[in-house]
Amino acid sequence: MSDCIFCRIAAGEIPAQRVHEDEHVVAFHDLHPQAPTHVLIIPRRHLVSLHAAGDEEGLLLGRLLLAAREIAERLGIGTGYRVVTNCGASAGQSVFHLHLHVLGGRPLGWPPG
Ligand code: DGP
Repeated sequence: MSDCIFCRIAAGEIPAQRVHEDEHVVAFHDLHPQAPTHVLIIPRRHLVSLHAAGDEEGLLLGRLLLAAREIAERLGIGTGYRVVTNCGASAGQSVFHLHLHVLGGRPLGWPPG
């Protein structure tokens, strides 16, 4: 989608500080970090949110989660981090291209706001 900012980041049209990319997945540092480490993991293919994913996306969703684990380990937060995906504006989603937030590097409270 040409008007989707994360599609444009995946395509290399908008710069981002990338920490991982492969055929299916791109990961980069969040522009407005909420923790010392705050990475976003997106599928290259446009999907609005987790809620728009069907059974056929199971493998892709697994790839996103496994990328989260690998990146957390590599960035030194493997002993404590959070993986979050906001689904819908009322849950805080502001970019409507599926993404996982990977947060770590500080104590993370629960419940979240
Ligand atoms: P959410 O609110 O869950 O949809 O998260 C969207 C995140 O995307 C938010 O934490 C800020 C981040 N973000 C928005 N635009 C850009 C951008 O152009 N570059 C990067 N690196 N992050 C962005």
